[in-house]
Amino acid sequence: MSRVQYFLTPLLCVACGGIGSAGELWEPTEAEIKQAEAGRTHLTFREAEVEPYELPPLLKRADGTVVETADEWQARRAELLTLFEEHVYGRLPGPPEEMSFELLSEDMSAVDGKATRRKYRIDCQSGGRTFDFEFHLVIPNGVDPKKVDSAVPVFLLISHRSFKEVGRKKPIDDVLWPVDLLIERGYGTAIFVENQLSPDNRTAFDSGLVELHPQSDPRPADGWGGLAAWGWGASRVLDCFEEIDEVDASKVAVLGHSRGGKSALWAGARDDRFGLVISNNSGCGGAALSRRRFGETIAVILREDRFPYWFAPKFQDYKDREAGLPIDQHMLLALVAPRPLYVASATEDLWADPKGEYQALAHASKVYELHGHDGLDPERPLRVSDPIQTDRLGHHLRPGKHDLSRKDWTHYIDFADHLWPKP
Ligand code: GTR
Repeated sequence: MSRVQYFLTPLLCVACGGIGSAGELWEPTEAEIKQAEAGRTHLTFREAEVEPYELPPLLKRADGTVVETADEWQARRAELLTLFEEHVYGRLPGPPEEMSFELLSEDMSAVDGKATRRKYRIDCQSGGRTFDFEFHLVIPNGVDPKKVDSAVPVFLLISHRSFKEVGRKKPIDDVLWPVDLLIERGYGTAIFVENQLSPDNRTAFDSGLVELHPQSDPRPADGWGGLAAWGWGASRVLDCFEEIDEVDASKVAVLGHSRGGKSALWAGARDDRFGLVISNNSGCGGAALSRRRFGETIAVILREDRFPYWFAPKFQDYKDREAGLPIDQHMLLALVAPRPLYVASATEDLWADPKGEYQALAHASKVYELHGHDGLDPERPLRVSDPIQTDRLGHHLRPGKHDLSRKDWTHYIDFADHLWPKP
């Protein structure tokens, strides 16, 4: 019997302007399509306009042999990691030669006295060069690291908002990083700001990781871009978690929204210590299949005035040439297997291609099946507010806009509860 579970909850259907039932089939409305198309009529936001394409075969190795077992997958995984390094995200340096971290401040009365918030600085040293960045960690009060099994799982957010901005209430009374919710549900949570690893602007590569590992200017074809550098930071925070008694470093979820989601996926693909990888509305260069050319395309994301610095220069070769890419994003997701993986989309976020995000996940699930876990059907039509949880895979399509909302977090926490039941 399949272990796939579908959760049905009543919802206020914002898109249809009234109360709808959760689980209804998703079809973008004409108004949503028109809104996405505004000023971008050269791009595709209609399913009927997606041209036929063929995905590169996930399980076929470079020598033509087909992977049939979980053991054989390891060699294919190594091949795919190299392809993503060379063609998409760039090659990263390993961990620093020396690293230490220091507690800078501690507030034991965070979240109305329910949690302790700490600020740390990570100091890295390699080849006589130094570099540091900060992270914040919030842990429920009362965690006794001396007690067996009491260390908490942690959600690590790669943020493209500053530490101050991220906790600020938005007009819809929501926050990007709902610390109170995470603490109430028994989780720790941490955050670092990607700008400190590599500035998120077009004049990038003048501070951050580049201080430790200088890159030539212009970068080599496989020089790392911002997404990879931010993910490198996530791995360093995880190094610290291994030393912090209150954190269960075997249960760390790395996640990010949008560009942070792209970065979280690449970090989680490379570093198999992450116990759960979550992509929130990551779209092009993240969870969405490039070959669908739906919404944002490679050519658009790499435009001079957009985000070429997020990727390796080699990725430029595939502008309007997706068929030439030796990989597609289902292969990125498969690199996480057999570890738990969650991909989430929003109904009005056509720019990020919700269907392409789901289909990439479903295609990647072949590798989960190879490991004896449940898979997903790429042809399954998407339903609104109908989260899927298999034993290792999660997915939901939230009504509303491109955002990381409290509702998204609630689904992630539910999934983590099911992966890591409390003692
Ligand atoms: C958009 C970009 C997306 C997404 C987003 C974000 O402008 O086109 O790929 O990453 O920014 O990160 O906010």
